[in-house]
Order: sequence, then structure tokens, then C-alpha cells
Amino acid sequence: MAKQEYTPTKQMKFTFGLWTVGNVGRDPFGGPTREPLSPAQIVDLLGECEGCYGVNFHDNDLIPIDASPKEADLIKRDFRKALKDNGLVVPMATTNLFGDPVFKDGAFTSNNAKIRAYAIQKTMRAMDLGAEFGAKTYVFWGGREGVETDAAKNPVDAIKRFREAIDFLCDYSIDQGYGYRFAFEAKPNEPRGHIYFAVTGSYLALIPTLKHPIMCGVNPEVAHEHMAGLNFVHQVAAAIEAGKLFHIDLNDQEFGRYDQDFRFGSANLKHAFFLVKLLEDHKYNNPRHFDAHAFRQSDYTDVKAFANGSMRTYMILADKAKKWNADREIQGILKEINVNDAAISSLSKRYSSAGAKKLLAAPLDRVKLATARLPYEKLDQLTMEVLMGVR
Ligand SMILES: [Mn+2]
Repeated sequence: MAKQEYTPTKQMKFTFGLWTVGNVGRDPFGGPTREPLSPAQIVDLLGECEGCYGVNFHDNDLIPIDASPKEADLIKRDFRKALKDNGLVVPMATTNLFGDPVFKDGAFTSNNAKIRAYAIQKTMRAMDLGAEFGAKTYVFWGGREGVETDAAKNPVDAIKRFREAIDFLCDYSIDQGYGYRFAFEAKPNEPRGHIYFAVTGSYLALIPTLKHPIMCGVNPEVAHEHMAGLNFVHQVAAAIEAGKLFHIDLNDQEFGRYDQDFRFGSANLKHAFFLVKLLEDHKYNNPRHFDAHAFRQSDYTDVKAFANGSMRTYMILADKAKKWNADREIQGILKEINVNDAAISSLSKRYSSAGAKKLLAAPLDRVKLATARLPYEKLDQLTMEVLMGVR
């Protein structure tokens, strides 16, 4: 593949949040290392990154929480112009339900009915704002929905309260004709000691209990599952299999560390490869959102390198996935390990009394079955050689 073929295209739907490339380098131990950019300036920066498709926002990334209506109008006007000038769209919006002190003990799951109501009110307004810019995916990340001590809240009530808020907001979206699809984003901890709905699977279990399950799916994030030591690829596979992968947050993370939000593919290349392969093999066609930020040491030129690098790594890994799928030796091993037997499958695939009797009587020799070859060292080494660029 020629080098220029790694250039991202709009069809890939690569997006960034205002808060990602606009991150000013603040951390719990130090202040900003970069001057803040306005939303319009962030859009201009993304416009300089070839192949970038769109930009996402929390309500307060675009409009400060205490902005006057007049100030809000000016910001929106500049932002809209920048989107047009740079040919970018807004596919996703979300609500900041974590930054303000009012949410210090949760939003939808707060013990205070007035705070729960305020969180729903703020989300309705944020949905209005997202719809104004054409967003069709609405993400819910419950950053403060949790506890440091389980003495503080009833975890069963927390689930009921969260469901109540989502059911209400689904109806609001339908009522307004916004056409949103909701995507829930799990995280096990940080900023709370323990966050409810800790993993993507928690939301996959919640969704069928909602009033509008068809409208609701998930937005898994690499780093959030890796923080919990989980295999992210398997979480995403569960979402794909359930038809619920509405959106995805791509970044990277060393296992067992704080929430690092590193550039996609920069820490765990092999996991990133299998993730891209999974998405490409299953023809994922929703936005590919890079929810990450540049190192604290970077200036804005380097922030652009971060954004371009995120997209380029995905393109390179998509090419590697193609190579893996076309590799004859790899495919030969896959053929060898996938043992098919139509007669026996017809017995075990679907239950019937007669079939069960036949299966009980089938001559399945466990000692012989255990001798089937599984050359996984070879398969894994070939995979690594594709990744290391020597195949
Ligand atoms: Mn995220």
C-alpha cells in the first residue's frame, strides 16, 4: 500500500471532541500548559487535519455554563461559520453533568430530587443545542454517578433513577423530533471512587429494561475498559453482537494506571490492531471518535500531530487487518482450527427431543478430540509479524 493511502478520508467518520484537541493540559497536580482556544479556533485547527469529519461537544464546551443568551448567540454564530468554512459536521453531542459543584454527588443518581430534576433540565437544553447543530448521537457518560462510600447511596435506587432519567429524555427526543440515538459510556472509576455501570456490559444489561430500548446503545471507550484490566475488544464485540455499537471512543491507556487518554494505538498496539480489525470486519459505519488528548508538553502544532497521528494509526491498522485477512498462511491455520461437521452441527444447533437423543448417542471421542492441533504460537507470531511490518 502506498504511503498516501494511509491518508484518512471523510468516509471513515473520524471525529474529535472540542475538549480533546482543545485540552489545555491541566492535570490534578498542575494548571494549563496551553492557552485556551475558542470553539471556532478548535474547529479551524481540526480543519487543518486532512480527513477529519466532525467535531463533538459537551454543552459547556461550546457555551460556558453562565453565559448570557447574547454571548451564547455570538459563540454559536462563530462556531457555525467555522464548521462551514472547514467542512466539518457535528455528529454527536453530550451533557457536562460532572464539572459543576452541583453534581459533586451525582446527577441522575443524586439523592436530591431537585438535583436530579436539574440534571434532566440541563440535558434537555443540551439536547436542544446538539440538535441545533445536527447531532444525531447523544452520549451519556455519568462521570459523577457513583460513590466513594456505599453508605451514601443505595445502588439499586441509582439504577432506577438512571433509568427514569433516560426514559424521560428518550420521550423528550421523540417529542421534539430530534431523531437522537442515545449511547451510554461506561467507566469503572475516576473521578468517583466507584462509578455505577462500570463496564459496557452493564449498559447492555440495562438497555432491554428501558422504555425505548431501540433508541439506546453504547459508546465504549478503550481506556475505560483497560483501566479495569478488561479486554476492550471483547466488550466491543458484545456491543456489535447486540446491534448496539452506536458510537466508539478511541484512545489508549496503560493497564492499571490513571485515566491517561493517550493517542489511539500508542500504548497497546496489539489490542488496537484487533479492535480495528473487529470494527472493519463488521463494517462499523458510525463515527470513530478520538476521545483523547495530546501530552501536556505539546504545543498546538504538536496537538495537530496528535490528531493526525490518531487517524493515521487507525488507517495503518485497517491496512494491517486487510493484510492479516489476505495472508494465506494465517488463513490456512484458521481453516485448520475451525473444524466443521454438518451432521453433528445439525444435532447440536437447535434443540429437539429426537435430536437430543441422537446427540447423547453420538460417538464423540474426547481423547481423540483433544489431539486436534491448535498452533496458536505460530498464528500469534504471524500476527505479530504482520503488525511489525515484515509480512
Ligand atoms: Mn469518552
